[in-house]
Amino acid sequence: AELERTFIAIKPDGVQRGLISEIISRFERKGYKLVAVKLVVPTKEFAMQHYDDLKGRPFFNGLCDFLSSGPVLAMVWEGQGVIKYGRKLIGATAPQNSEPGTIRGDLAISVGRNIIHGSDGPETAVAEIALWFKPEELLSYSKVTDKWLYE
Ligand code: YYY
Ligand code: MG
Repeated sequence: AELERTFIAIKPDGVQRGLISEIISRFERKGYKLVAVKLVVPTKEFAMQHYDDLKGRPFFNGLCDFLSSGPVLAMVWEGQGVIKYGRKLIGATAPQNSEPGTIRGDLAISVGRNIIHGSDGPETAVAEIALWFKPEELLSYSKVTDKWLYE
């Protein structure tokens, strides 16, 4: 269970607003392990692939333009329950509904500029990690803190 992995991305607004370290530190302090990271400018076509399940929605085109508008910090985080709890750390899709204490609740205002993406389940996590990263970019390593995080 400790090997569960999820795809997390800081969108162009989060990068431009200088929120990389703030967001990474929330996942890091929780105890999750960073196993892959890179800064990339996705093409529009790549963004459309990433958000494929949303094609047909009225905001799809603008969303894909936005995701491909600048650097995105793509990451894979590992830990027990990280897929579901990562979504909790992120908060509700619309920041107006995100609880204070969550990333979107504390740091964003509008739904189209909600600064972060996180996989919404085990199947999408696998698919998104495979879309954004080559297998050799994913690291497996132990940390001395592992034994203080898991019994
Ligand atoms: O997974 P999550 O990011 O919380 O929401 P999704 O329903 O997957 O939508 C992806 C993305 O689309 C969302 O983060 C912002 C944008 N969006 C929007 O601009 N307007 C909406 N009404 C719904 C979603
Ligand atoms: Mg989603």
